[in-house]
Amino acid sequence: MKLYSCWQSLASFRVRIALNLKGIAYELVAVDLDRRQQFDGAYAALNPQMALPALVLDDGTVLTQSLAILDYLDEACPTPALLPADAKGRARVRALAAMIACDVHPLTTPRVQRYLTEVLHVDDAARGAWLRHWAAETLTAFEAQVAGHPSTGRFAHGDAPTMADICLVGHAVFAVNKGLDLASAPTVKRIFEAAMALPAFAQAHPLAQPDTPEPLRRNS
Ligand SMILES: N[C@@H](CCC(=O)N[C@@H](CS)C(=O)NCC(=O)O)C(=O)O
Repeated sequence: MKLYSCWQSLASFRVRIALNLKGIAYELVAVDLDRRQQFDGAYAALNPQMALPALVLDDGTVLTQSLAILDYLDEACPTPALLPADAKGRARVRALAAMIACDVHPLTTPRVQRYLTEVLHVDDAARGAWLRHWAAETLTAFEAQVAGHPSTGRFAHGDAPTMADICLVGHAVFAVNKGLDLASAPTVKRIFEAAMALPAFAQAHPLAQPDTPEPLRRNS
């Protein structure tokens, strides 16, 4: 299968982690968001939303939207599971994942950044404040959901990584990149460090990708 991905794309990061956890081999096709390659004809034909990631299965089926792709991978390849066995646990994990993937991530995407700068003429300082505000608010809210919760374990739900951790790590990377200190959210920090210690997460890190610019690239 082929994963259309960009090193900077946090939605692609989620899918890379899930593929690694499941031990599924894939070919990475880099789409450069800085060069706006998501709008190029070939990619736009694949995903008319012109957003990453897209996963193209061996039979040609195109899957888009990272959470839908995670669900597909979990159904097609159930081990290790990305969701808990019980319905209440699944609801909690999906809620934690949605806080990141559905609520905060859309506020940070390139198209929203472009609208802020190109249409609303928001300057860099104000745009930075926007990003830090939503990043910090989400860290606080996520911390409140996991700190002291009986279902929180080594990871956000129990002692094995789930979709909640897959989504959380991208937000933690983003928050640190925006200058926030994870010490303000100690449970999030602990979960982030536990997850990133796993090779499946480390190898999916934005700075460890084949398309990561050389000066930034690091070994996982
Ligand atoms: N909800 C989508 C988000 C997809 C998305 O916005 N991807 C970003 C990169 S993380 C993108 O490609 N944006 C292109 C743009 O905004 O022009 C998902 O989870 O897959």
